[in-house]
Amino acid sequence: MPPRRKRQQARTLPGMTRDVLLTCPLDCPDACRLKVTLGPDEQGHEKMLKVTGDPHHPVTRGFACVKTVHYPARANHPDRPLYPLRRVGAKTDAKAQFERVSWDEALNDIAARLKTLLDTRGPQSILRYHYAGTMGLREGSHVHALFRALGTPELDETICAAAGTAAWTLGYGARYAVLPHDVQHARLIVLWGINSLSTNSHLTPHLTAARKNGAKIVCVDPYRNRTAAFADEHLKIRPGTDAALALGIMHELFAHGWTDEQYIAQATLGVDELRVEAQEWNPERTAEVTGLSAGQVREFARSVGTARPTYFRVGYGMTRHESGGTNLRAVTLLPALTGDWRYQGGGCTMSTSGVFDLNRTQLGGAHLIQPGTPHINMNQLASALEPAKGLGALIVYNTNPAVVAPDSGRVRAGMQRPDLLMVVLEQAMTETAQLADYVLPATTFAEHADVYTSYGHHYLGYNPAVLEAPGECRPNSWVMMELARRLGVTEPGVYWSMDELLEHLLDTGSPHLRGITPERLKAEGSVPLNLPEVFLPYADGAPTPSGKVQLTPAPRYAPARAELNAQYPVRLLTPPAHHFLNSTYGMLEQLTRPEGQEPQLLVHPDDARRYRLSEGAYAHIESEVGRATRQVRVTEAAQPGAAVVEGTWWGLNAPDGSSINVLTAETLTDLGGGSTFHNTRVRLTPAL
Ligand SMILES: Nc1nc2c(c(=O)[nH]1)N[C@H]1C(S)=C(S)[C@@H](COP(=O)(O)OP(=O)(O)OC[C@H]3O[C@@H](n4cnc5c(=O)[nH]c(N)nc54)[C@H](O)[C@@H]3O)O[C@H]1N2
Ligand SMILES: Nc1nc2c(c(=O)[nH]1)N[C@H]1C(S)=C(S)[C@@H](COP(=O)(O)OP(=O)(O)OC[C@H]3O[C@@H](n4cnc5c(=O)[nH]c(N)nc54)[C@H](O)[C@@H]3O)O[C@H]1N2
Ligand code: SF4
Ligand SMILES: [Mo]
Repeated sequence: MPPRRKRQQARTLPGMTRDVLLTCPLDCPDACRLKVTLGPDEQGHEKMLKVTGDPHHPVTRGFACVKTVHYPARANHPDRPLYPLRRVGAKTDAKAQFERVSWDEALNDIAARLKTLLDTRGPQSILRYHYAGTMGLREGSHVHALFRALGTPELDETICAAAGTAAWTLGYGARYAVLPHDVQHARLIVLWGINSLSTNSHLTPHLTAARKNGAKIVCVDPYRNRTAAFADEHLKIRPGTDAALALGIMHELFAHGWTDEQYIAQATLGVDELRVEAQEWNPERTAEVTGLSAGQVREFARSVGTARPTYFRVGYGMTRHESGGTNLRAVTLLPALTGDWRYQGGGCTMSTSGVFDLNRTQLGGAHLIQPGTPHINMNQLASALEPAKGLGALIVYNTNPAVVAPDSGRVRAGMQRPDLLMVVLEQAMTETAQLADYVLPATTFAEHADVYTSYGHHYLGYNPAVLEAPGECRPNSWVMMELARRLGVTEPGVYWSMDELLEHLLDTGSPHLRGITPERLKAEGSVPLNLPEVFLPYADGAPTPSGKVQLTPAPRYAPARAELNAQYPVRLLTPPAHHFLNSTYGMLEQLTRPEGQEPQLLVHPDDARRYRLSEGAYAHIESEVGRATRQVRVTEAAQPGAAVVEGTWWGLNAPDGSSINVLTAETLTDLGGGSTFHNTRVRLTPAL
């Protein structure tokens, strides 16, 4: 057994503060460079005091979002777990009780129980479950290596971007994009299925700059969110009908000769098939399906057809439907018909992830995955936890599935199984941690070193550990190595230091990474990848098997399952809240207050009349899998037949104590096995 490091808390002189620059670790495209002020508490221990943005960073531009300025309150929260905790009493106890144990006690017992499972029931009885609570490649990705060395099931990380990634890859190969600083050159900007003012707030200055240059901004979204209010025009589309609208625009592009025939001939494959598919989508039919007027469809198509360059910023919102992959794919093919990819500021952004072509061959032990290893789709955790499936242990890190995963009522019931060993590595006493057998206290981004990519820009980030971990908090990577030693794992990659991982990641012949050495990255902290001054990634084609943008198979509009219509006539959308970052800030009063103190159900006045709901009263919401109760807001922001609850709130703020995901089903998308959070079919009744 390795000797346990005795940690000395750093002491600083009273009144002394210092500023450090760190990349924000959260699951957000902006990956901001933050200016973090550190200083002493009453006992002289150094802690995080204040967070703002690095004024010198070209993307961050001196501002952090309304959420992350409150990160210090989260890091210093009185309920933050600081020592390993072991459950006392049953998992079904209304109030979870824990006792403090030593790291050795916790790790020895967990390792022994995992060993028994491995010996008696095999690696398939242990599931790792994680997502992007930290985007760090070490604490978020490389830590999977332990499980791959043990041969446990693969977790398919499908909860967020899977449908979008599959759709983009079909058409364009690698995920390249228009970079934020080029957006100012666009003449028409379409924000489609993205609430960018809330979820990609560092794009806003570029939108404003484009508008000053004369650009028009159109938002395509089923409800009037902040971005719709900011846009010059809001097209309030019926949920799940984006493929129909995209095909309707294509119809007009072909009919009026607004296509770029030269680009289509040179850089695309399959236009004839697409032309045939678009033929039947005249403005009248498009209007009927999408809920827009034929005039709106014509006018929008004319703008897209005649404004060069046109820039589309698509979000994952439109993918969270049964046909979500196809819907996004249809939209993202528009700039290939207009040839916008040839112009600076023209084209589309879904994600910039593809420009970070690091060496990932051994990241997270990817090379250890054996053929035939079973896969579990993370959206189907509720089913995976059914007793008959035989899971004996669940190890959770960087995610809060009791709140964020589909069918969360059934997820919680599975977690409460007395025979399941559940270990949760956490920075907060989340509702998932409350159900654990062991809670292992985790460090925050200021307390561990890590390396960060981004999905909204092209800066690679590195953070050193700048704060001593409080109490006995430890990085995920430390915990995994300690378990690996106890389980006799000999695979060297599992024990890589930060420096060894960094060497591996940067050991690539990619021109994007030329000149970026570990030393330089560590010295500069945030380094732009080597991309051409004007980045036009699809100007001549795409890195697909054909070398062209693939328009084939032509996307087809498919309505959502009709058999649910009669019983569940309303669609429920549950998009991100402005003051939240998924459930990461759900315990902070400072951020739940501006969201209205408790989650609200936005319903259109027509629906309020139809279902006898009134402002401020409560409604029961029932779906095919569960039931929740929420306070009603009657508002024209919603549309008839589509209600909205913003934010994945912790159950503790809801009148019924439940997460909104008690309503969402495990239904997967057509491409990529993604989640369908904005396609929950519900009926509404007054709670009397
Ligand atoms: N403030 C804040 N920022 C965040 C997050 C957060 O929770 N809060 N979460 C982060 C994460 S993990 C992610 S993945 C991103 C997500 O950020 P977004 O991509 O902006 O969020 P989505 O859930 O994808 O929803 C975006 C919009 O899509 C709309 N939408 C739903 N269905 C449809 C449809 O069928 N068609 C169209 N056109 N629109 C539709 C919703 O109404 C919503 O306004 O944001 C990140 N940033
Ligand atoms: N209804 C509905 N549900 C949704 C969505 C929706 O729009 N509607 N959005 C979905 C989407 S897009 C996403 S991405 C998921 C996000 O869901 P999650 O991936 O669960 O993200 P968070 O809720 O932010 O929780 C992340 C957790 O990781 C922990 N964490 C952060 N850093 C570390 C670390 O270094 N170590 C350890 N051990 N823990 C850490 C945080 O304390 C936090 O509790 O939710 C999905 N769920
Ligand atoms: S959550 Fe997003 S916008 Fe906010 S500081 Fe982090 S990266 Fe920036
Ligand atoms: Mo996400």
